[in-house]
Amino acid sequence: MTFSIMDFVIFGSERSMFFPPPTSSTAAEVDSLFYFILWVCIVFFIVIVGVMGYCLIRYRERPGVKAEPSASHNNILEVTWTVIPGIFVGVIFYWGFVAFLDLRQSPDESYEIQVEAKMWNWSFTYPNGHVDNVLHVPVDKPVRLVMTSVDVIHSLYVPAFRVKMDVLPGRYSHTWFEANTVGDYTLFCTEYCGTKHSEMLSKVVVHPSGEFEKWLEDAANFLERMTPVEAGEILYQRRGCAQCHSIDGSAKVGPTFLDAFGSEQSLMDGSTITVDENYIRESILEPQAKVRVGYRPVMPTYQGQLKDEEINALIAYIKSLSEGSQVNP
Ligand code: HEC
Ligand SMILES: [Cu+2]
Repeated sequence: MTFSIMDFVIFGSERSMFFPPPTSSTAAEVDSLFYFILWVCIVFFIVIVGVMGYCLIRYRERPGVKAEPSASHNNILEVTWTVIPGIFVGVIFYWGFVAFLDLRQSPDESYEIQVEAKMWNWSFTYPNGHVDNVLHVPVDKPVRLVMTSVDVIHSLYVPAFRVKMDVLPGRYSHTWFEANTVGDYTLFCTEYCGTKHSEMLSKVVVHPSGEFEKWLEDAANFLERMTPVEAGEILYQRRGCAQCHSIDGSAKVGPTFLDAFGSEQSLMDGSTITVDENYIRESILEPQAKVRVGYRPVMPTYQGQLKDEEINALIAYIKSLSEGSQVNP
C-alpha cells in the first residue's frame, strides 16, 4: 500500500498514514476526534508561528528603531486568545469523554471471550471451552474481551478496530468491539514485555454471519476429527509451544522438537534422560521437575490446561518429528 499526501490531508479519509481502514463500529468516532485534534493543532500551529514570525521581523530592533516593552497590555486580545482555545479544549474534552464512555461500556448482549496473555503469546478461550491463539469473532456482533496476564503487563491492540487495552497480571481488564467488515486483522501486544515482545502478535478473523458458530464447533472437536499427530500439530501452534520450541532443529527459548524423541539429553542435576512419552508428559505438566542443560526453567506449566487426549496428541506429534519413530506421521 502506498500513501500519498492526500491520505494525510483528507479529513478522516478511508486510508491514512496513521491507521488502517476503520472496520469496527466505534472506529469512526475515534478517527473523527483524532482528525479534529490533528487539524486544530495544524491550524493553530500555522496561525501562532505565523503571527510570531511576522512580529519578529516587523518589530525587530534595527537602525532607527529601538526595542522597548509595549506601554500597556491589550484586554480584548488577551481575553480572545484565552476564550477561543478554551472552547476548543472544552469541545475536545466533551467529545473525548463521550467516546471514551462508548469504548468502555460493552453492550449487554456482547459475546464474551476470555483472553490470557503471557510471554509471548495470546490465548483466547471461547464460551464452549475451546482455546485458540487466534481471535475468531462473528461480524456485526459486539464482542467483549475479559483479559488477564499470567506474567507481566501486556497490552492488546487491534489497530483496524482502534481497540487498545492493557492486560495486567492478577486482575481482569476488559474491552469490546463490534467488527463490521469480514476479514483478517492484525492483533499486537503494544506493551514492551521482554525479548520476544515484537513476536507477540496474532490476528483477528472476522467470520461472515452464521459461519462463526460452525467454525467454533469444528475447532472445538478437532480431536475427534483428526489423527493424534495432526491434532498435536494444531495444539503445538495454538497453545504457544511454537513460540519456544522449533521443529527445524534450531534452539529457541526451549529445545527443538526435531529428532528430540528417543534422544539422550543431560539435565541440570547432572543426570541424563531419554526423551520418551513419560518425560514429555512430565515436561508439559511439571516443566521444572527436570531442566535441560543450557536452558532456563521458564516453561509455564500446562497442568489443568491440557486434557489427557491433548497431551497424548502432543506426544504423538513430537514423536512424528523424529526419524525412525514408532508412529506413522
Ligand atoms: C515460554 C517458553 C515455552 C513454552 C511456551 C513452552 N515451552 Fe517447553 N520448554 C521450554 C524450555 C525453556 C524448556 C527447557 C527447560 C526445561 O526442561 O524446563 C522446555 C522443555 C520442554 C520439553 C522437554 C524437551 C527436551 O528435549 O528436554 C518438552 C517435551 C516441552 N518443553 C514441551 C512443550 C509443549 C508441548 C509446549 C506447549 C504446550 C511447551 N513446551 C511450551 C520453554 C517453553
Ligand atoms: Cu506482551
